[in-house]
Amino acid sequence: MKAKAFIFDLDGVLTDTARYHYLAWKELADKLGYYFDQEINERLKGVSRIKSFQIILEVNNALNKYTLEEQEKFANEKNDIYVELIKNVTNNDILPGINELLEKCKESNIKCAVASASKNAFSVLENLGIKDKFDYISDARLIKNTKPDPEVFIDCMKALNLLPNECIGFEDAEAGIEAIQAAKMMSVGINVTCNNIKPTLEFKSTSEIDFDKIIEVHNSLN
Ligand code: B16
Ligand code: MG
Repeated sequence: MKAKAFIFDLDGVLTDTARYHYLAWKELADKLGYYFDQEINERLKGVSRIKSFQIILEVNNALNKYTLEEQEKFANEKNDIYVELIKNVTNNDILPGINELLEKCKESNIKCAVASASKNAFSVLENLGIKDKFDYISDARLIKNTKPDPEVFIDCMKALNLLPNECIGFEDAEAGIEAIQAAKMMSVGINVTCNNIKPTLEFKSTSEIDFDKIIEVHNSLN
């Protein structure tokens, strides 16, 4: 089966907003008197907003301190800080090689979609100036089950009217690779650390993404 779509994760694949997530969580954690560092932030990559806050609480042995409603209130506070910070995102924040890759997809008639857990994906893509380059952007607010559940990748596939073996997913987080594989698509890992599974193909960074190699591997699978 021919490859017909590339489905991209946002944070860590198209841009690196992890530092803004870090700064926003750090401000909230400091206010609440909880420990939070870059290492804990790594564990929040690809994880939903509320689950991220629960990880911070868990590390601080405070998971049972708040009701879900209170947790949501604090997670929203973090989001207000994050929304302010991402106003600084510009096209300079597009990761190296991504513009060229999107161009190559267009030339080769490969559709492009975004499968992000972020409810801020639309504004980040708008600020990056690449929103119009995608045929479909999944709306995280409508996705019930977050990664490693395949729902967001399946949503993109259905919107593009394609089959799993016509789609290739790109991810920087293990939960995302799991989600792509659960959707029965070929997975491409970008600087991903996986403990339990292995992506079909891996690149150390976005600048090393090799379009021809991806197509070659995809052809050999089908
Ligand atoms: P928001 P991705 C994920 O985006 C981030 O990696 C993760 O750190 C964040 O908590 C999550 O989005 C939710 O983001 O709070 O903006 O809804 O990697 O799936 O593009
Ligand atoms: Mg990611």
